[in-house]
Amino acid sequence: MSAAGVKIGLTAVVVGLLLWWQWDHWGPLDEMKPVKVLLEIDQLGETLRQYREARQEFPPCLAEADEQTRQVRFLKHLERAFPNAHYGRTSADFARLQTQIAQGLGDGSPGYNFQSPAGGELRPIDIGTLDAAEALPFWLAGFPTPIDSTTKRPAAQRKLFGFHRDSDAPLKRGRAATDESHYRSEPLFEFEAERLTDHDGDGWLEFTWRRPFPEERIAPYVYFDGDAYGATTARAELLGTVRYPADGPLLKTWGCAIPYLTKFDPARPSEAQWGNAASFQIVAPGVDNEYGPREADLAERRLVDIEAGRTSVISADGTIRPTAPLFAAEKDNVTNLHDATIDGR
Ligand SMILES: [Ca+2]
Ligand SMILES: [Ca+2]
Repeated sequence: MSAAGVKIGLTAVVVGLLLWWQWDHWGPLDEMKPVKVLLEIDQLGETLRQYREARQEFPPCLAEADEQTRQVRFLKHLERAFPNAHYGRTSADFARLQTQIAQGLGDGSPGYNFQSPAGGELRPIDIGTLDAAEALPFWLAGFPTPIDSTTKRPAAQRKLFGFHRDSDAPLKRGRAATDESHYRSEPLFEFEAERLTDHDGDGWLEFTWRRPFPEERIAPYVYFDGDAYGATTARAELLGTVRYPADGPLLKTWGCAIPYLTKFDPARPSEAQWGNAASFQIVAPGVDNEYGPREADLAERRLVDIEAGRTSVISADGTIRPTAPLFAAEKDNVTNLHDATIDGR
């Protein structure tokens, strides 16, 4: 090997060791944290691109404000992802599937359930509450592992249970068996178990950007697909409605995650340009663990042009007004649009 070759080899080893050390040793408040988050967003993004290769479509994020739009996009994507399965395309079909997932298929197989965080009782899971944070673990690694109603133990060791290997019925749970996991698909991404949480208590798991301390509410990665935010450009009344969390106490805790624009003129909203218009955005909250301003509520919608570093706000009456630069909570957010945080650090 030449001297240059040795030098390159040694550099690679040193960089590799540094990355490994940083990955394992960063404290929760470490300044360098965005780099780790960026690496992970990159890996999630690569997995989503492989997912699209195999299924010809990125999965829907289920962040649309309109329920029927969410349901129909969910069903249409199932057709793409599982061509042998036939779940229909209408809201009525969705309602039927919702019941089957919660109660079983009527052939003796149980439905999917989860243990409620408070009381510990078993509850049926509701496919209608899947959101833009839960969509990521769901599409890449399947249902949360159900609890056996007799033994009160999880049906498998892993937290995410995959999909059924029966390509005609991938959403079914199948008959309870000693080892149900034998019939389940493998995850496309290895979600670290300690970072899979259920902050909104609906049974679907969110994937947090770092490991939480006990009782700590760490915000999850949020996934927005380009079709969801792109569709809002044509209708001004929908701009800014694709967001997470939709409402409730988590909105007060973390503020609101939104997909970002790369060009936005408040005077010409229909010419808005989105970052990654043809693919997706993954948003992490940054070290402050907040996505956006905490006072954000449903009365006002927010749009951020990250190239111009400008926030615009849409009032309830539809008036769009540009506001001062980025909100503080926005600046340290990390996405797959930049090699750094939103404000470039
Ligand atoms: Ca949840
Ligand atoms: Ca933040």
